[in-house]
Amino acid sequence: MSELIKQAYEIAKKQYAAIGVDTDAAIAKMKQVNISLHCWQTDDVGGFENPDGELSGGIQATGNYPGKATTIDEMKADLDKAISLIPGKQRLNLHAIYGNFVGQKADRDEIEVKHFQDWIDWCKERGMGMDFNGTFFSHPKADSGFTLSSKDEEIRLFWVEHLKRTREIAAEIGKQLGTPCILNTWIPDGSKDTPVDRNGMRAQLTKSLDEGMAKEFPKEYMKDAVESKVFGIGAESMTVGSHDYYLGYAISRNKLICLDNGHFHPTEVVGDKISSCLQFVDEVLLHVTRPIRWDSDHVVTLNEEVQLIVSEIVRNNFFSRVNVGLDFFDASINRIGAYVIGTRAAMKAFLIAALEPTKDLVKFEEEGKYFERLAMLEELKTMPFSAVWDYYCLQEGVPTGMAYIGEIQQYEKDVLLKR
Ligand code: RNT
Ligand code: ZN
Repeated sequence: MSELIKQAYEIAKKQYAAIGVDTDAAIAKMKQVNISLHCWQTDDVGGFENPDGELSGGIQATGNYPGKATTIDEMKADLDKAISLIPGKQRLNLHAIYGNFVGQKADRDEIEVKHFQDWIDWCKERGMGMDFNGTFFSHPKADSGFTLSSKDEEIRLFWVEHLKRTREIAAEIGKQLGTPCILNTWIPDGSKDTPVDRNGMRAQLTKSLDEGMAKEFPKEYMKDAVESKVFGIGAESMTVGSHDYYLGYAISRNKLICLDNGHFHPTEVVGDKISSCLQFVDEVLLHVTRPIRWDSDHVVTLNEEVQLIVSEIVRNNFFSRVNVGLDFFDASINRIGAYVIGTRAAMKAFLIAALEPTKDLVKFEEEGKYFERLAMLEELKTMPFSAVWDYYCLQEGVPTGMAYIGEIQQYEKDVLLKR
């Protein structure tokens, strides 16, 4: 099999060379890709605080496929399995509900580094970076639908304390691992029905964010990102942290803006927003997902939306300014399978982008040769990409083509079904 892959690669290499593309250079470029794996795909955003806790905050994981991770050890095993099937280097993206709370229970306003030291060590052993997220949902103090934007001072201060603690933890993560930890803050706050005091809610949010983020940390340790949203289940009429709101916040406070492609009106594309935001903010964080009709967080597939997002990074060499995270949680299929499909799809999009003769396309564009530009973009879609992809996977020591399907079936039999 590997002989066949090498032969196919040699032919593909010549075909790409004929249009001025160096396939070896494209593969080398993949070293710059570092996708942050969202731990919450392994357990439907459940967390380890409370096994019977319900997911709230207007997000939903539907399905009841067997084998979900319910302990840190199970989650680590699942992550290791997923990582073994994905080419390239990844980071870990952890939510605050995934601490080690065994024998050291802590509410959200009490979490400390010690609850996450396990994970930091796990990342260190693997030479991985780690990102972090405050969890402002699935908690009685979020039941009103308002957290940082609440007008109830007790509730608001509880969540401000959570934010403060997540920032301390993030800074320590970055310090220990030697790579900045990106702390993403997303809150579910919004209103089911038409609100009246929109301004009041947003003023509360600004006050809370400013209080919670008052302390400065070195950029080598942690960076703050803020994530907007258009609506959530039960918060259909208004989201306090809208895109306008957070873009303004990020620009004025020198923060990262997190763009989740499930968080916009259906015809808006995040791929178009990256170069806009980067005119005014230093860095962007992405939550790559697949929204079907709403923010459904389906498994990422290799579609045009994802391709544009990724092509924008590669075309503009935005590797150091765009941080790539994933955000999907499908509980209806094998969860490790979901992980691997989605992450491999994102990696494929990067390789496809790296195989683009961008300079020629830009030249057509600048000369007004739009037929030529469109024709080339179309023909590129059916170039022998899979030969380069398989060769890349072979080099990375991960399964090529469909071979990972069998590995996941085996893991399901040996591990997941025994849980
Ligand atoms: C919710 C946001 C948020 C969450 C995760 C679990 O709509 O996308 O990023 O999905 O934090
Ligand atoms: Zn998200």
